[in-house]
Amino acid sequence: MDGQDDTVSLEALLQMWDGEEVILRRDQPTGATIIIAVHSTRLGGSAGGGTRMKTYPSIADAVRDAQRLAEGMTYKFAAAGLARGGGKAVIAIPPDLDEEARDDLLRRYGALIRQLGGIYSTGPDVGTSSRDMDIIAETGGPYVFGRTQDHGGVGDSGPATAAGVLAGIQATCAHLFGSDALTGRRVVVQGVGKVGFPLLRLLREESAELVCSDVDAAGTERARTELGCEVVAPDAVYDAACDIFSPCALGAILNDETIPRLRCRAVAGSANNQLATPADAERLRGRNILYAPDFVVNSGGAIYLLGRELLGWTEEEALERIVLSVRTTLAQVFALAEAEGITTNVAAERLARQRIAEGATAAGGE
Ligand code: PPY
Repeated sequence: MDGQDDTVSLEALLQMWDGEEVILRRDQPTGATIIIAVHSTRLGGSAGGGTRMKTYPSIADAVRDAQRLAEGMTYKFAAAGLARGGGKAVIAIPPDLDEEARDDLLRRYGALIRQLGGIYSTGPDVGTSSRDMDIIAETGGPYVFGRTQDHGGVGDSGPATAAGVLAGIQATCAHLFGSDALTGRRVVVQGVGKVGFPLLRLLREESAELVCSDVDAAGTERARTELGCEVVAPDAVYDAACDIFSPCALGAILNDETIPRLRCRAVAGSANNQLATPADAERLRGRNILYAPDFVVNSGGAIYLLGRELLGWTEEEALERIVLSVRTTLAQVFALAEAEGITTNVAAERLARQRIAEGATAAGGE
């Protein structure tokens, strides 16, 4: 769950949301529920965002997650200067889904995406891979980003996201310490998955001191043996003294329980929706911890997929643009937050909304 309030009904969630639409389909053969949330298409194009696949306590929780993630995508594209709307899909699956049933479900999901005719384009997220995108594209093409290279896509966007997170950590250090050098800086990475592992590798090249944690011991073991990374237990990650805490797993990990425990100078990581509530941005500020907003820090994956698969950028060009975009946007966010006395999260959202307004005007909107 991503910090949603369990007491909110499905009806209330649909009523309260400021997004454009929520599409819900029950997949009878598996008992899964597909939810596609389209937050905004004001910047034009098909609303983009990955597909999250996991088990949820309730359908309301799944809808809430899709809505929050879709909103994050709107801000992410706007902050990165990409003319794309924000969307996200959640497939709430039963815990015992077997592989064959899962593949069939993905094909039916692809057919739904195609039926929507471009309202929404998908890609990988937590619980889905490039291989899954190949399967979805059998029925859902051309609205699928991030297929494997064998199937005409650019494959895993994790390393590109990690390159953006590294740039985000460097920009954060530049703001805090007056230098972006990471030599000897202690960085705690929560989650050693699609982004966390390549990030640790990049941090090591910059001579940072590495600490990691994951609920999956195989990932941390690999980080320990291959990269010499110190490993801490999943719950101890919030108590580890460091310069930068980098959440690269699930959302809502910055909350009233964890923030008082943090012993870092800044938070900069790839997980979507890191703040459980907007008040948690204030909580971080109260503790003098600089928060690098998630949708800026993790925009590398989206920039990479769109740049490479839609805009024809080369690998080098995409990586250069990711680094430049994350660094300049974060510097603007930090400057705006200081000038206005607001949290960095509010500053980043303000910047994104401003870009949406300008973009909509440029595109002939209001
Ligand atoms: C994300 O950055 O969280 C994404 O979902 C990436 C993405 C971007 C565009 C289409 C599909 C997925």
